[in-house]
Order: sequence, then C-alpha cells, then structure tokens
Amino acid sequence: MQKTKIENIHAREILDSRGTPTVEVEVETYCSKSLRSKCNIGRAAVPSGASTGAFEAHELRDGDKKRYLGKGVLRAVQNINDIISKKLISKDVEVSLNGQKEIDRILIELDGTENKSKLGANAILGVSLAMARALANAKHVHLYQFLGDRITPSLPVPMMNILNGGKHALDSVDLQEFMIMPLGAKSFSEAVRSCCEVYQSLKSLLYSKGLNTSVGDEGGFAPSLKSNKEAIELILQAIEKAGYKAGPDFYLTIDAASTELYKDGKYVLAKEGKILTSDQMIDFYSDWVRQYPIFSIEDPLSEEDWSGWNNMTKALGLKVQIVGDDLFVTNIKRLKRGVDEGTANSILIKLNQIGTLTETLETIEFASKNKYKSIVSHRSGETEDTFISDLSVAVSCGQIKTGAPARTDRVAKYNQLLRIEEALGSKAVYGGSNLTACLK
Ligand code: 2PG
Ligand code: MG
Repeated sequence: MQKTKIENIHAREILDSRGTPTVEVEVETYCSKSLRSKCNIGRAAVPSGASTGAFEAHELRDGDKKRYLGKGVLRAVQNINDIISKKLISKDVEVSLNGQKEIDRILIELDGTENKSKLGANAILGVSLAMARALANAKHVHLYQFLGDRITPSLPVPMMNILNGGKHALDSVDLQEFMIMPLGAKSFSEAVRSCCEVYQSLKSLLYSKGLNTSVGDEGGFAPSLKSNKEAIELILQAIEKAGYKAGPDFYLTIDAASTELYKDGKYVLAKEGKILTSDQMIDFYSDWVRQYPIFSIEDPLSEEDWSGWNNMTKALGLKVQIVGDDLFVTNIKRLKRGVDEGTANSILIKLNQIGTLTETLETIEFASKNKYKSIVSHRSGETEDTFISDLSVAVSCGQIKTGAPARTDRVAKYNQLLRIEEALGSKAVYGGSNLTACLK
C-alpha cells in the first residue's frame, strides 16, 4: 500500500463570505524531487453557520472584542500550527481513506472532548479536509475519486435557495430558505441552467412588483414580504414565467430552520403575527403539501421538539422528505436516536457540524443503511472552497444544498460540479430520476 510522509501543516486566518474570519489549512506531504513542482499540497477552508444547532461541534472563536468583534480564529490557527502539526508532521500516512481515518482518529484523541471544544472543530476540520486533498493529490486522482470511487457516480440535484429569510436576511420572511429542485432535468448542467433561468425570472418578477432584489447570505433574494406563503406563490410564478412547470420540472423545498422560531415551547412566525404549537405547525405544513409541489421540508420543528418531529414524520413522512439539520447535526448518535424513534426520513450533512471527514462519511453510511436520504450542504458562511461538491459526487447521495446561482462562494460549488460532470463524461448520472421515483 502506498504511503506518504506529512512534511508540513500550516494554518492561517482568512475571511468567509460574511467578512468573518475562518480557518484555512495547508497540508504538505512528501513527494520526490522530480515532482517538486507539483508537490502534494492539500488546502481547505472551513465554513461557518448562522442558524447553528446547539449540538454542533464547537467552533472556536477568540472572543477578543478588539479584533473582528470577537470572532477572530487565531486560537484555532495556533492550535493547528503549534499542537496538531507537532503531532502529525513526519508521520507516514497510507494514501487511502484508511490513512484519512487514522489521521482523523489522532485528531479526535488529541482533542479529547465530546464536542471538539479543546482544539476547536474549526481547527480539526481544516486539517482533516486539507489532509484528504493532500492524499488525493498523492494518489494523482480527483478529490471525488479519492473520497469514493464509484462505478456509476451520480451528480446531485441542486436544492437551490432562491429566496432567503430567517437569520440569513433581515426583514424578509420567517422561514429561512425557499429552494427549487429541478427534478425533471436530464443532466446536472441542464439542471443548473434551468435554475438560473428561474432565478433571473424571479428577479424581474420582484422588480416588476416594486420589491427589493438585493440578496441574502446565500445569494437568494430577500424581499420584504407579508407572509411565507407569498414567497411560495412568487417562486411558482417565476417557474412559470421561465417557461417551466411546477410539478414535473421543478419541486419546492423549504428549510424552516425552526429552532430559530422556537420560544417557550411555541413557534413564533413574527412576520405573519402568529404563534403556533407543534401540532399547528404540522397542520401548517400539511396544508402546504396539499396545495404545492413540495418535495422536502428541513427542520420543520425545533431541535428540542423530538415528539413533534415524530408526529410530523407520521403525518407527512410518506409524502415528503423530512430533513433533520439542527436536529441531527451530522452526528451518528443523534441520527441513531432518530432511526430508533422514527424521527424524520432524511439528514442534512454538514462537515463542520461534526468536525472530521471520517465521522461525516460514517454518518452518511449509517443513514443510507437505514434508508435515510442524505443531502450534502454548505453553511451560510462559506469560502471559495468546493470540497462539498466533490463529496456529494463521491457518496452519490443525489442532492446538494449550496445556495443561489449568485455570490462566488455559492457559484464556486456549482462550477466545480460542472467540471466533474465534464470529467465523468458518459459515466455521469444525474440524480433527478432516482428522486422522482420517491415521489408518491
Ligand atoms: C442551514 C444552513 C445552510 P446555517 O440551516 O441549513 O443553509 O444555514 O449555515 O446558517 O446553519
Ligand atoms: Mg438548515
């Protein structure tokens, strides 16, 4: 088995898409002098959420109010440059996912806490992902091939967030994300093209109605609307205006991010002036599922409302995807509870919620063994790093959530998938038809 030696690990503080600091890491492994010009360097940058779940791995911030309002990450950077690098430099690593596993195990042990709060999950994840890239380079394969070399790799259906609300856009709507899914497209590039057309037609529709066309954190428009329903109606009009049919061509997806709405055991829809119980929220979604072509609802209820989730899954689990984000936080232990109790039927996958690549892959595998669908996802704070694009193809989960076709931090992910589609050529399968088969 091919091995490579870790020669250097270096971290620095860079910026994410909100102008907030984040961690970037480079891992350099040995390569012979003749290959010096293309040495095995892997680089990765860590994303960051705004509507974060309470059970996520710990993001270490400096707290020094004199720098970046306390959000600097110099401590996490120092933990990499002083502690992690000492432990890993000179180590021989197997050039495979087993080698990756070994590095991730060392990182987890070195931290020693349940939620990676000692070294910081942002420090640990940066090293883990940069390591994977360095190993892929050492093997001379694309990252998606290193992460999972499938015979028929599938390109994901975009869950494209074209209208932003909640914590991602002040004064828009209560629910956080309104997304379109081009299930009827024939290929990934066609899917992206049709989404962009709907996005542009939504922009002109908003403009014609005198509504704001500025965008939120994930590149979707953030108009000030009176109700959540109005957002759905506008998107349906935009789909039609672009020459598509809601239903066969496009389905709708919501991320309610309900943990953010949950106050004293009830759900506060401030824009609509409503305070709803868990059961009333389920009625609210059931109405929508009856009226609109909804494929998926993420975080319909709070991360604390397990019994509500079970009721939601009983009521709608056969009709739509019910996706746990804050509820599961990519954590296999929380997902196991979900599987045991019949909570949800799908899981959102975010690398930084758990903090290593290996644990992320284990969660995806456990989900698939238990017939839960996985959706690989960005965070609202992103960089130009496109790791999740390769990951979504490697695990062939069939769906990716990575924002609007606007803002380079989002577009970079789509562009990387377009490159992968081209590299795969006739081997590339688009995930849309498999998902359509799930619709009842
Ligand atoms: C979500 C994410 C990404 P954040 O809730 O699914 O869209 O948002 O990164 O702010 O948690
Ligand atoms: Mg979410």
